[in-house]
Amino acid sequence: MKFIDEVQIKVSSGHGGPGAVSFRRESFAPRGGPDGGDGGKGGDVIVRATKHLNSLMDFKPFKHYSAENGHPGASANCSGPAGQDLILMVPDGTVVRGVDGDVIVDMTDISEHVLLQGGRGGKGNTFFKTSVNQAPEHAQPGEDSEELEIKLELKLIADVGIIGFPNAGKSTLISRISAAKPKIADYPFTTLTPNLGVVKAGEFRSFVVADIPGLVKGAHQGVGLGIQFLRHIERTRLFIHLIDVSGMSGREALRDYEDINYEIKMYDEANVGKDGFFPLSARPQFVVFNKIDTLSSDELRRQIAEFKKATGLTPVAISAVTGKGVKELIQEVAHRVFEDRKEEL
Ligand SMILES: Nc1nc2c(ncn2[C@@H]2O[C@H](COP(=O)(O)OP(=O)(O)OP(=O)(O)O)[C@@H](O)[C@H]2O)c(=O)[nH]1
Ligand SMILES: [Mg+2]
Repeated sequence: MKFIDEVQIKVSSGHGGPGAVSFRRESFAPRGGPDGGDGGKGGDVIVRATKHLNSLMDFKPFKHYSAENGHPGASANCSGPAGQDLILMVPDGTVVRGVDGDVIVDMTDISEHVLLQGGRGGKGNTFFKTSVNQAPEHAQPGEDSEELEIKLELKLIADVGIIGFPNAGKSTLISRISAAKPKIADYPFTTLTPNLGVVKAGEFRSFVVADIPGLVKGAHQGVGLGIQFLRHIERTRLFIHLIDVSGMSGREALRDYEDINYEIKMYDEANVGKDGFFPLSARPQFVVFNKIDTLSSDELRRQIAEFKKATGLTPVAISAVTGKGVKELIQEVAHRVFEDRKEEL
């Protein structure tokens, strides 16, 4: 399935149907009174969020989507039927913005939102009958429709984001701790779209992890896949920062750690001040050394000590392939996630 996480479209509500001008004509009442019915209301534009979608691919960029117009009123005081609403089905967590970037509505905790109201139907000539004007010849037109240009922006909803270089083992880790089955391969940029996985932590509790495409040095300038995927971890509480310590990448743990954090900082700088933005660099990180099955315990100890000396942080050591250390990591992460959720209540 194609993954589209941003699209600009135009929407309009329905015009109200016009009221009718009509007079009763019956053989025994040749000069019957007015009987023009009211026009129907135009359809609304409604945004509805569902968890059954995870892409905005059903929207055609720059297309104009319209609700139905209200139908005209008719004789015999028949009101026109209302126009059909336009329902925009979007994935949970979609943000609707104006073209100026301001948030109109965030569909994270809201399942339905009326974006535009349809125009009211016009009154038929029956409505205008008075004691002095028994035969009004006019009816009201329907109210105008409204039009709006919007940007739909999908942001996934997850508790934990896994960040790191390509090949660090992010997809391997998510496939080990959840039912997610992303592609795993020994080349960079295997993951091209974010994957979500639900991690069970105990009998009744779970949290959601997002595996996003790998970052590389210079990503904020467009190197590799760029940094736009970081949007999908904007809503996470914390990160697992995964570092490949096997040496096979030809890079070093400390340098990788700093490079990724620099890209995160650049992302923050590009987004600071945006409506509702909370910097990614302010989020807690679990620094995790992966692929420790490829190292001797002496070498691992040396690398951890070196990292700690430089950063003051003690990384968690795991092998996503053998599973070593993974359970402990998940317990720690789960603890942190649940503490964080408690504070929100
Ligand atoms: N020896 C060893 N290999 C690992 C470990 N974790 C992952 N790998 C291997 O590293 C390679 C990359 O793993 P992926 O999980 O695809 O890496 P990724 O971080 O998702 O990479 P991108 O999707 O390209 O960003 C694969 O060949 C994995 O089998 C580990 O703990 N030990
Ligand atoms: Mg991957």
